[in-house]
Amino acid sequence: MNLRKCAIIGCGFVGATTAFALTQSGLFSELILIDQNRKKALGEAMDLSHSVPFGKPVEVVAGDYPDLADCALVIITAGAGQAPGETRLDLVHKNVTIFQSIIPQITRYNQECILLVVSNPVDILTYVTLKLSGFPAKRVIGSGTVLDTARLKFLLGAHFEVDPRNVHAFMIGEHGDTELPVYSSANVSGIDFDHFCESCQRRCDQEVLRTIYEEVKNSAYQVIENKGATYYAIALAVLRIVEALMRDEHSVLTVSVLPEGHYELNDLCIGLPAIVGQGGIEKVLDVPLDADERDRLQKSAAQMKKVIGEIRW
Ligand code: 6V0
Repeated sequence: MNLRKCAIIGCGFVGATTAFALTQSGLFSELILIDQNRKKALGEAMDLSHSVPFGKPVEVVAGDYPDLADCALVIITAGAGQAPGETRLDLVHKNVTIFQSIIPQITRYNQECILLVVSNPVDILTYVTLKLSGFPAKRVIGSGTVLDTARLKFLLGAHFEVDPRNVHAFMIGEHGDTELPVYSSANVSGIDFDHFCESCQRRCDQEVLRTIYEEVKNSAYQVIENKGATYYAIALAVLRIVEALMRDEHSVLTVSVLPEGHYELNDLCIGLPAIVGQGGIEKVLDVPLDADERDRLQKSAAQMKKVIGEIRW
C-alpha cells in the first residue's frame, strides 16, 4: 500500500475542488482522478498539474480502476448532486445504482484501502459501500456531518464574535434534514454557552440557538439556490478528514460510521463523533446527550433505516 497515493472517483464540482485542496496539502505524491467522463478527468488533471510549480510536488493523472491497486485512500464523489429544491434523499436511487457499478471495480483491484464516501445521501451511500465492499467498518467512512459541524461553528462563532475554532459543538445524525445539534455539551473554550453569554452580553436564548440550527440545516439549500452547487467548504471538510487519516491524528470528527450499539444504534451509517487515525475509525465516541438530543438522534436513525429498507440491492 502506497501511503502517498490517493484516488478521487468523480471529478465534478466536489471531486475537482477536493483534488485542488489535496494538491495544495502536500499529503500525497500521486493523485489519480477517475470519472466516467474521461475528458473531464483529463482536463482537471492537466489544469491541476499546471499548478504544481506554484505549490507542492504531486503527480496528478487521469486514470482508471487498475491504477487503484496500491492506493491507500479512495475518495468517492461521483454521482448526481442536488438540483435546487431536491433533498439529499431524493438522490438515493440514482446514486445507489452508480455505487453498484463503482464499488466492485474498486475492490477488484484493492482490498486494503480506506474508502471515503462524500456523494449524497452520504450516510446511505456509506452503508451501501460498506455492504458492497465487504470491508471492515473502520475502513469505510462517510464525510457525515463534518461540514454541518463547520457550518454550526461558523454561525455560532459569528454570533458570539469569537473564532469559530474556539467553538466546540457537534452536528450529528443524518447529513440532511433530520440532523441535530448537540448543544447540551457545547462550549466556547470550555465555557458553557450560558456562562459565555453572561460575559459577552449578547442575546443567546433557545430561540437564537434554534435559528442557528435551522440555518445550518438549510445552508446547502441556500448555497445551491444561489450558485448551483456547494464545493469549497466540503472540499476542506474532506481535506480535514484526510489529514486525520494520513497523519494518524486521532482527531474527533463527526464522520458517518457504523455504530455498534452506540446510542443503541445498529446496522446503519450515521454521523457521530469518532476518533479518526491512520487505520480509519479508531473509536466511536459516546458523547453524553440530553433526552431531547437522544430522541432526535433516534428519529434521524429511523429515517436512515427506512431509506435503507427501500434500497434495491
Ligand atoms: P457533479 O458536478 O455533477 O459531479 C459528479 C461527477 O460524477 C461528474 O463528473 C460525473 O461524470 C461523475 N460520475 C457520475 N457517475 C459516475 C460513475 N459511474 N463513475 C465515475 N464518475 C461518475 O456533482 P458534485 O461534484 O456537485 O457533487 C457530487 C456529489 O457530492 C453529489 O452526490 C453531492 O450531493 C455530494 N455532496 C456531498 C456533500 C457532503 O457534505 N457529503 C457536500 C456537497 C456535495
